[in-house]
Amino acid sequence: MPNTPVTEHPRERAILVGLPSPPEIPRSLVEEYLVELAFLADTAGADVVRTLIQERKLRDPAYCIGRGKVDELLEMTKEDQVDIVIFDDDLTPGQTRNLERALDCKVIDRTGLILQIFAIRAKSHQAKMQVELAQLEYLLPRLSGQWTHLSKQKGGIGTKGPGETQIETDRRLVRNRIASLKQKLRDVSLQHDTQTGSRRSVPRVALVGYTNAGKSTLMNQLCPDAGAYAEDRLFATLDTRTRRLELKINKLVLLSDTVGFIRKLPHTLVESFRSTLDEVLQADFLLHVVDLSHPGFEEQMQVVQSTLREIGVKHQHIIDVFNKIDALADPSVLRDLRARYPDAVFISAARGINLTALRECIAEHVGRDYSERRIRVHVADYKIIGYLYEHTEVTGRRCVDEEVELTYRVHKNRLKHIDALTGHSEEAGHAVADS
Ligand SMILES: Nc1nc2c(ncn2[C@@H]2O[C@H](COP(=O)(O)OP(=O)(O)OP(=O)(O)O)[C@@H](O)[C@H]2O)c(=O)[nH]1
Ligand SMILES: [Mg+2]
Repeated sequence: MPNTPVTEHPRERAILVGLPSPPEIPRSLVEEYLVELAFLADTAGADVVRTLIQERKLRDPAYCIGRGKVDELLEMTKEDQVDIVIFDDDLTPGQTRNLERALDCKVIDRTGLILQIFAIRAKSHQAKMQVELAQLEYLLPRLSGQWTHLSKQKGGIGTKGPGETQIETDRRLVRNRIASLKQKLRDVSLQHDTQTGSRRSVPRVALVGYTNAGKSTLMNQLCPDAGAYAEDRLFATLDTRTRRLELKINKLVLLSDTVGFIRKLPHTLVESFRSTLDEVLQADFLLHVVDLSHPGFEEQMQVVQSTLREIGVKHQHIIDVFNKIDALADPSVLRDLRARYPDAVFISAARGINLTALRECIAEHVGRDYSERRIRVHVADYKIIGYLYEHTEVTGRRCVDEEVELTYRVHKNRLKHIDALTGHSEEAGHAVADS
């Protein structure tokens, strides 16, 4: 793991806390999750000094972990001069407050940490608005939690304590800001739709995958002018970036790189990143990039699949792209995997291994959405003839008197445009058997 900080602030010292969740999962999995949490903490600018696993199945409603463990943690935080304790599981607002008081240091849960990273990573105006929206949605119930807590403390019938009034005001402000951000994001999304409207006729392919799988590295390899930011840290990419990828003559696709997914991706983030994820929804097919060198790559694949379902991706056109084959400790593993996933493409984006096969696979998939058509137009109908030569693959040409008969292969996304263009010819009975 590299140690270049992503923040300007001095790095903080952190303790990680893991619990089996759901309770029946084995300890080894809890440990694996903590490795990922450490990676998240590192990305957010914290050095992990210790990790602690709570074995108990029942959660303490006040502290999440048992009271004994709270005391143990307090010792550790003092001994190691810890700035922050990070829980792999979600804490209720009350638990966070109780733990902060008991441990006398910052306490944050996994969702809070991921939101923090997104906030550091967001560069574009749109990403910043999306992250702020997610953060406010996360904050809102916490403000209300605080309110309940205070009102209970104050008690008394019909009394409105000052704390409550303040929080009510805060909640109203937060709600107003949420509404305004949602409106602004809708405007951006509309603007984006108009801008991309003209590109709709070109097949679109989106890169999806677990964070750090190598999507941006692959984008840079396939489209050398892409300049996508790739780094060995989580959530390097938050904005969608789309580039032209020329597969063959007249076989152009638009390739989009987008935000990565992670286990337990906060729902507020999925919701607020909807406009960014639109590119994934509207793609003709997806390239699912998988980091094969990761021990939990199959679980990561499932996380990606369920996140895709959550954002509403229904279509089945997904090519599994197994990346980082160069980093496999045991090359014989590759043989087994090829047998298990016969349709997957095995590559190394960083080393440029097997990218020709991947391009061919993309071309073949795109090819499935093409159909062969024939048309007969007047030889001087340059508009139609020019369009077909420029945007389709003309496979045959035959002159009949004053007319020319063209056979061409066209992508389904262009059919509507061609029909609109050639409408008059078809009406005049000049279009010949479409297939
Ligand atoms: N060994 C090896 N490393 C790779 C390969 N492809 C990418 N990487 C490394 O994996 C790390 C993550 O790559 P990115 O391209 O940023 O991954 P990403 O999927 O875009 O990640 P996010 O944007 O964070 O979701 C970088 O350090 C890359 O150099 C590969 O084929 N082999
Ligand atoms: Mg990326």
